[in-house]
Parts: sequence; structure tokens; C-alpha cells
Amino acid sequence: MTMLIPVLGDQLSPTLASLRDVDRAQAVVLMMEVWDEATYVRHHKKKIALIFAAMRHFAAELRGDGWTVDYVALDAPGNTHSFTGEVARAAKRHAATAIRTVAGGEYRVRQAQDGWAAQTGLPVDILEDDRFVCPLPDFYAWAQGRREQRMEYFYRDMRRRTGLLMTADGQPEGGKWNYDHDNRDTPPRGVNYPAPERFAPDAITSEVLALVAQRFAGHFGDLEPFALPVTRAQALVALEHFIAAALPDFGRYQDAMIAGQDYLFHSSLSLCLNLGLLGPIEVCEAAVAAYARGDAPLNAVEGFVRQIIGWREYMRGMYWWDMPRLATRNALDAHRPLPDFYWTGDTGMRCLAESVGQTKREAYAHHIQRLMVLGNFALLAGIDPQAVSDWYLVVYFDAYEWVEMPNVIGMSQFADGGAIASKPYVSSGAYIDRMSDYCGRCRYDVKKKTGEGACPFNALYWDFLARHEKRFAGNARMRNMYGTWGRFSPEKQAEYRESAAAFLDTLTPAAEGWARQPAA
Ligand code: FAD
Ligand code: DLZ
Ligand code: SF4
Repeated sequence: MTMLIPVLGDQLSPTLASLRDVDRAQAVVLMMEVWDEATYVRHHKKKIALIFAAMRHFAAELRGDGWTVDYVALDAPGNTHSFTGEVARAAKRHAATAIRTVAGGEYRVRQAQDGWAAQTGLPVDILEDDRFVCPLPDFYAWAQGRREQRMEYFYRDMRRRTGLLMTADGQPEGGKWNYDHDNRDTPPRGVNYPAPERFAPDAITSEVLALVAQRFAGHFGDLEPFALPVTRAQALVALEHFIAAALPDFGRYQDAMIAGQDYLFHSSLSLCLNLGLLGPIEVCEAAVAAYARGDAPLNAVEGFVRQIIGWREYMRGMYWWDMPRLATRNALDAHRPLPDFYWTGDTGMRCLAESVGQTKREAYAHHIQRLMVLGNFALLAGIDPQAVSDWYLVVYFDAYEWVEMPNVIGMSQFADGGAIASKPYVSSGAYIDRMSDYCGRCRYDVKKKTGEGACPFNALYWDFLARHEKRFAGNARMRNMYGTWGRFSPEKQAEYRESAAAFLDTLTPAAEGWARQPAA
């Protein structure tokens, strides 16, 4: 008997459920580089290189560990370029008698897996992906019983479940669940920012870089320099470096944005976590150990742990809870096309130009750039949420639908009608000015509210509130904003709305084909 074990590109964990309790002598691991996955959206070049390089290294490690690995490279003869096609071919090639796989992280992939039994005529065992803290059935049980599924309460359950930052008598460490209040400082001048650890490409990665340069030349983003971790050993080095160099200041400067400082005190570990090179618990335990040693303060460690066992797990749960509906949600009825500067960076708005430029270079932007600059602008301008979601899925090295889509459609664009965010994440230029150094050298004046040279975020902000007054005026968390809007004279209100309309008229829609191949 031969067990065929397809391992997908984001399942690069030696402890993967499908690789446990199997007789290696009677199993073949199948890994596939397929055009369908690399181009269903036209991913950033760096992201494709990262995934292929990590997949090839993982295959080599498995072989070293005694597994038989059938690795179908992108240019392999006969490659059908779909998961289903390759599973069917490999099942024949190896005369497989059964298939065992871990559930794919994306709805589209999970549906394909459901077709493998019919396609091959073999029994297919699809195992739960247990690399997460919260199994999906537990999340559904938690979500089902509630009128609102808010992250904060879910997070407390995850703290209790894992015991992370809990005292022996079941209380949160330090007496509070959440120390976000201490996490909103802007860094003073002269701070030394710790760059993430960089890893020089070896022969395997260099070969992938040449392949991607040749086959994906038209995709968005800079391929080189490439210095990302592509193995578990490198991921562990990156983790250790973050804990020592950045974690102590992770909390207080978490919301800051500084031009030319791409990472500040963020970890950039999302790429390792989402590929499976690191697990969520080991990452949190490393942070908690730093707190126990007195090397990092509680506000930093709690903030970091909350991102991982709170937000990350919650987003995954909300994705599966709401799919396939989530993909087409558009609660605010937003239909404007994505402006071209999301791809070119060519805009006088410095906050956006810096964030897009960094995204193009690094395939990375940190949370506040994603939420309060790039997402904020799209929400204020009424951009179609599916176009926004496609953009995020293309451009970030950590973007897989299960985590990208709830963050974009839900948290950032409020297109799920408020299932994830209790109020829309919108702000005028004042917030960006407070949290960043972008405004100082912008061609727009952040203090000017309307008219020529005024920061566009200002008029767009009030225009958004006015457009959606019916929906949001009753929201307790927005009462102050609507109170202010209501006190403006009708002439001032009209000025804001006209200024916003005039600005929106200047936007050039992006050409078709950046995110998805235009239909033939
Ligand atoms: P850090 O700031 O160091 O945080 C530590 C870890 O916490 C991250 O590595 C990540 O695993 C986790 N985390 C933090 N916030 C979130 C969150 N909201 N959802 C899930 N995990 C979180 N994250 C992705 O992994 N993939 C995406 O495609 C993605 N798209 C996003 C789109 C938008 C509009 C927004 C607002 C957020 C998105 N995020 C996404 C969440 C977050 O911005 C990134 O996880 C984070 O910026 C990754 O950088 P980091 O590793 O330096 O994070
Ligand atoms: C994102 C991606 C890309 C670019 N290429 C591949 C690939 O060639 N082979 C593969 O196994 N996975 C790839 N992925 C990841 C998948 O699109 C998808 O996110 C995961 O399979 C979901 O579990
Ligand atoms: Fe962005 Fe406005 Fe500041 Fe310019 S002035 S950087 S557009 S917030």
C-alpha cells in the first residue's frame, strides 16, 4: 500500500498532522509548484520566491529525514498546474492506495480537496490543521452562542486555554487582560531601530530567484534584494533576534510610522507563522520567557501575545465562519475602482506613497500602515472592497486568504457590516500626523481642511461620515464625531463634501490586470 501525502505551500511544518503516525516506507509526500496557485491572483514576486524557496528547502529537509518526496517543480514536464491535476497524476505514478492531507487554509483550496476522492477513486482523509490554538469547531461553538463575536472576549478564552500570561489562580498577569493603553507612543528622534535579521540566498533560493525573475516578470514588486527566512532554522534565528532586539519596545511604539523605517519594532514573523515554519505557541512562549527573565515589559509581551493567540486565531475563525459569503460582502455599497497609485506609488500623498513604496520593495508593511493609511484611504474613498482585498492578497508576503480577507473585508473596510470591527477604522489627517513623520514633507497641508493643498484625508473623512450618517450616527462609539459634524454650519458641511468630491474626481483607476489576469 502507498499513502500519498500532498503537502501544500503553507504547510511547511515538520509536525504537520498528515506527517504524524505514518510509516515513511509506505508513503510518498507530494509537493507541487503550480501555475494556478501562483497566478490566481498575480502575487508579488518576492512572495512567490519566498513560497517556492521555502517549499524546496522543506522538501530537502523531509528527504533528509527519511521521507520519499515527489516534488513537482514549476517547469517539470507534464505539470498540469493545478493541485487536483497533480494529485491525480501522482496517485497514478505511485499507484497510491490512499490519500492523506491537511485541510487547506483557503476556501477555494479546501473545495478542491473535497473533489480529490472522486477525481482519483481513492479514499481521502482530510485532517484538521492543528497548527492553530483554536480548532475550528471550538471557534464555531464560541461564535454561535453570541450576538456579537468580539475579539477581546475570544482572546480571554485563548489566554485561559493556553495559560499564557495567567497566574496560578487563573487571573491575567498584572491584573489586566489588555495593556493597549500603554501602546500608543510615537518614538522620539534618534531612536535606533532594530532591522529584522537578513538571510543571504543559498543555491536553492538563488535558483528560485532566477525562475521567478524569468517567469513572473510582469508581477508587482521588487524581487531583489531577497533576504527572507526560508527554513525553520532561519525562522528560529529571526524569532530569537526579534525577542532580543525589538520585543522590549514592541508595545509602546506599535502604532507609530516613520518614513524609511519599514519594520520599527515589529517582528515580521507573520511570514514564518503563516508558512508553518514557526508555531504560534512557541513564538508566544519565547515572548513570555523574555518577560519572566525581566527582558521585556508586560505591555509589550501582552500586546504581542494578543496579536497571535487573539487576532490571528480570531481572524481565521471569522474567515471560516463567514465563507463563502465574506468574499462578496459589501455592506457600505462601495464601488469606486482602486486608484492606480496603489500599484505605482505615484501620488503626492506622502503617507500613501511611502506605504506603497515600502510594500513594493519589501512585500511588507506593518499593521498601522495597512489599517490606518492604505485601508483608511480605501474606506474613506469608497473603493470596491473586493478590489481592495485582491490588492492586499497580491502584495504582502504573509497574505493568504484566511487571514487577509477578514482583515481587509472585515476589519479594514467594514464591508462585513461590523461583524469584526465595532466601528469603521477611519481617521482624518490628524491621526496620521500624530502617529507618523509623513506629513512634514508632504505636498499637502495636514492642518488645512478643504480646498487647494488641503490634506485629502480631512475632507474625505467628513464626507465618509456624511455619506454613512444613517448607518453610523446611532453608534455609541461615533457619537462624538457626529456631534462635531452636526455642529458644522450647512455651508461648512457643503464645503467638505465638495472638496471631497473634487478630490475623488482626480483619481485615476488602476489599469486592469495588476491583480488578476483580465478575462480572455
Ligand atoms: P507584528 O506587529 O510583529 O505582530 C505579531 C504577529 O501577530 C504577526 O506576525 C501576526 O502573525 C499576528 N497579527 C497581528 N495582527 C494580526 C491581525 N490583525 N490578523 C492576524 N494576525 C495578526 N496579517 C497576515 O498575516 N496576513 C495578511 O494578509 C494580513 N493582511 C492584513 C490586511 C489589513 C488591511 C490589515 C489591517 C491587517 C492585515 N494583517 C495581515 C494583520 C497584520 O497587519 C500583520 O499580521 C502584521 O502586520 C504582520 O507583520 P509583523 O509580523 O511584523 O506583525
Ligand atoms: C500562494 C501560493 C503560491 C504562490 N504558489 C503555491 C504553489 O505553487 N504550490 C502550493 O502548494 N502552494 C502555493 N501557494 C499557497 C496556496 O495558494 C494556498 O494558499 C495554500 O495551499 C492554502 O493552504
Ligand atoms: Fe498623508 Fe495628509 Fe499627512 Fe500628506 S498631509 S502625509 S496626505 S495625512
